[in-house]
Amino acid sequence: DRDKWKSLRRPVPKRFPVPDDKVNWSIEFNDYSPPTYNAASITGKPWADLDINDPNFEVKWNTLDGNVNRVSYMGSYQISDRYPLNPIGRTGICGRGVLGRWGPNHAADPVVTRWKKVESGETALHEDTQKSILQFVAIKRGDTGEWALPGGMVDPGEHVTHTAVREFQEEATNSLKMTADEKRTWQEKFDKFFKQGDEVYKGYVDDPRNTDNAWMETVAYNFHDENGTTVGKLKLHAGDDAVGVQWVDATSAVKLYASHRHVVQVVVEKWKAHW
Ligand code: RP5
Ligand code: MG
Ligand code: MG
Repeated sequence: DRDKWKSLRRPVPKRFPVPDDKVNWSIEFNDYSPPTYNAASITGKPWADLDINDPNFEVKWNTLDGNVNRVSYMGSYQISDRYPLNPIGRTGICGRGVLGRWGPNHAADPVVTRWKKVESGETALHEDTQKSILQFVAIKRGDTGEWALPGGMVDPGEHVTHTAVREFQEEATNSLKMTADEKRTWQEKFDKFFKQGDEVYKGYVDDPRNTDNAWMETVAYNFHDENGTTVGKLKLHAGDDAVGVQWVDATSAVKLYASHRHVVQVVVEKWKAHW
């Protein structure tokens, strides 16, 4: 749906090094001179904001702006000389990079889980901790090649829970390319299964696309198939901007895109599973 990943292949200016103790905006950092990066691929895209200096760009920060949510889960962000400031602090790069929105870019992430089974069908226990092992659906991102939660951007006016379910369908079941028959079978199972999502995380995402003036925020929901009889049983197909999909053991060994590992850990703790 978006060609932002193409622009990631183009040279991105090197980030100005920011020591940990100088990330916060309130700490003086006189030498700070980050390069500006505004990807050309964003220009003119219907899903993106206009350039911040475009006279036609009318914006209301820290509020619902028409049907675009410019509220941050991190609290009220500052505006410095027209530019919204990343609530976490300096990132070493300014502009909005490849992100569509100035300020917060809202996403949703589904954490779809089931229990790992051994061949006999029993729940697998970890040999050291004797705890059950949780598995979750991960997709391989087309842009960075990393494994990640199958999340995506909230469309203007879209309810965040709907985004999570829609993105799961697009990226992990390839609903965009399903036949009508396949869609019907899935739809019934989906509707039931995705009714009971549990919010497990809400806030900033440490996404590689973040800049000083544009950043990712997400709400993550856990959808759990306790018996492994519905979504836990269905065949997964990578779709849209995902190039791979699989059930992954949710353990401390897992390596994921951005701060998705943290979100998975929250879900593991919730289910008191092995980590
Ligand atoms: C991450 O980027 C979010 O947590 C979400 O998984 C994802 C949304 O962006 P796209 O997948 O649409 O690129 O920060
Ligand atoms: Mg997507
Ligand atoms: Mg995505």
